[in-house]
Amino acid sequence: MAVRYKLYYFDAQGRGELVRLILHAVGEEFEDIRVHQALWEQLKPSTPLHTLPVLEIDGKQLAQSSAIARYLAGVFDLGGRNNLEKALVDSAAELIDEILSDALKIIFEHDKRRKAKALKQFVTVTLPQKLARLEEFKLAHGKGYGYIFGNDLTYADLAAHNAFDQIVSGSIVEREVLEQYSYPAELRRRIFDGEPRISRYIKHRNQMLKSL
Ligand SMILES: N[C@@H](CCC(=O)N[C@@H](CS)C(=O)NCC(=O)O)C(=O)O
Repeated sequence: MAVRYKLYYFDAQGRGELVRLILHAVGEEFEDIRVHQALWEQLKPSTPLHTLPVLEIDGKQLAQSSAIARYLAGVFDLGGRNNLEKALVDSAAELIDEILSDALKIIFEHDKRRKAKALKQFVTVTLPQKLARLEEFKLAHGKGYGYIFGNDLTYADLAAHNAFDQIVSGSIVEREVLEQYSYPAELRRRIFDGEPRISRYIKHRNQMLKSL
């Protein structure tokens, strides 16, 4: 019998979007449950680690976006073919998660001075450094197809696309600046030209966001 997946996350991209992207990429049906803040306060004590996202797998709940992503990568073969390859893909995904974490902290910082300071540090130091590390990683482990590892899509690529997307939509860096690096630029082309399920979902999602 088919496994039943339910994703609980807020009505936002944040840390839930990577899970959505993975499930759309593999064409797996899931319930995309958008939790409103008022309901969250009631739901929170019953969740495994009192945070979202939570993925429910046939009734069993799993928290922490990276753990969920790795679990799904294992199930759907999106993370390397042996233990070492899986660890290498995980290492790239961890670096990408650091970029997303930094970006989300800035996006959700409400103090103007703290936000401006963090933004400057991120844009001038942290992001260029981490993008340079990713380029080196891709050169060492990618096969020239635009993916970070080997010649197939891995969940680390989806994590990267998600992080880059949120950096741009969160007005942290313009897409042109990001795409001076080869990985963000090639990956976006790869996803839109070669991954129809993901590009369909992203186009539909962006359309919905525009109409709000
Ligand atoms: N490291 C965790 C972070 C989870 C997290 O902080 N989730 C936030 C939303 S992005 C949350 O649940 N906030 C509500 C709360 O803490 O009450 C993950 O990646 O899942």
